[in-house]
Amino acid sequence: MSAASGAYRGLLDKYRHRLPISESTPIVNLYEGNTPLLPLENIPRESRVDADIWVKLEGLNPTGSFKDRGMTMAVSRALEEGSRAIICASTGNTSASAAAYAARAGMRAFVLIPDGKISLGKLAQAMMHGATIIKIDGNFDDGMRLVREVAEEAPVTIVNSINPYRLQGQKTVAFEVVESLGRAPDFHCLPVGNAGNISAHWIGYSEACPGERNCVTASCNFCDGSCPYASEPLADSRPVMVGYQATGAAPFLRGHPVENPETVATAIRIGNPQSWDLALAASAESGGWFDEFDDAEILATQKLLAEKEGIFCEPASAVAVSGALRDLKSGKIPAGSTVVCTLTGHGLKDSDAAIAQDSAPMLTVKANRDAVRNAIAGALE
Ligand code: AN7
Repeated sequence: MSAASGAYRGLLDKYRHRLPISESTPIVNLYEGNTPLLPLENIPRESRVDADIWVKLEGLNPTGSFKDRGMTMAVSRALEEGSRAIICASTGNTSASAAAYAARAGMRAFVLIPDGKISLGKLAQAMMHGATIIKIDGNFDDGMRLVREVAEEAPVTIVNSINPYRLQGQKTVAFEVVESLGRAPDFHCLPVGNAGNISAHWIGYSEACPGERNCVTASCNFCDGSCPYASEPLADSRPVMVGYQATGAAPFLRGHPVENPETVATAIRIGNPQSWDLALAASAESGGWFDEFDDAEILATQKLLAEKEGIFCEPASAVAVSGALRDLKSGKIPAGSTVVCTLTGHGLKDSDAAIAQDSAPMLTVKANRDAVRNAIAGALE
């Protein structure tokens, strides 16, 4: 099968020379990546915030979240290494992505999920793609521990972000942001759960800006100092990385793992982040910080984006915009800054959370013309 040359064929194809793949790596992809970077128009004006706020719509990846960037990389390498099965613990999106890429590769997928604590959309994805779903009466952190233990003896490849190929795939989001803006943003805001994504963003920005990059020592598992970006810089600076958590699941704010994480944003209901050190390094090296938002604030921002901008992201993603707005208002992020927020997952993933907000005026009327006309007239009053 062939396509026009120059057609987009996924991020392993586009960034081949910046990723740990070779000519013989079998590429498992769904043409992920290449997501829109969109400016917010109404929210900054109405909330009197003076900044260019851009949102990276990672929910427009093939399975509806940023996880696909890492999964194409991890599953391709697993296949190359002869693995027949992959396994992950997940709050939902990793399992949906793992299931899809395993299907594409003709591999088995095993996913451990916290019973009753992942959204139905994500569960539906794992089921449809034919993963073996193992529900546990514990949380993500319990699942992660079990996956580590089981993978020691079972013939399965872990595709959680402790698999370093995951972060390599995910770093490409930073390349795309820099290409879209023509420079690195001043600040990059994103939700933090297991902390792989903030770490991956920082690897990507560091490689895009070889002038001040320190990925050799700090984060890059593959870079031997001959990174192709050294001769091919995309940017001459790196952003300040700002990570936001849900108050009930905010280990980076507490300074230690949290025993029983709880939040409506189930994607980031994680108490013991696996990429703790990498995320702390990204924050420190970039001069960034962490902050937290309670569930009500997270949901309010999710609604604000949907109502004011036409952008429907899942609750976990909205926390990035909560943070950008609060920090701009307080001056922590200076006026006039260029800010990028990663919207990590699509709102349709968790329609229950959206419907539970129940703020849309829903009218039930008789199926006749007068009734409908009166309903419209009443709403316009
Ligand atoms: C929408 O699916 O951990 O800090 O198991 O689904 O890299 O973990 C999901 C995480 C943010 C946090 N936004 O990213 C999983 C899982 C969404 C997410 C995060 C997740 P990391």
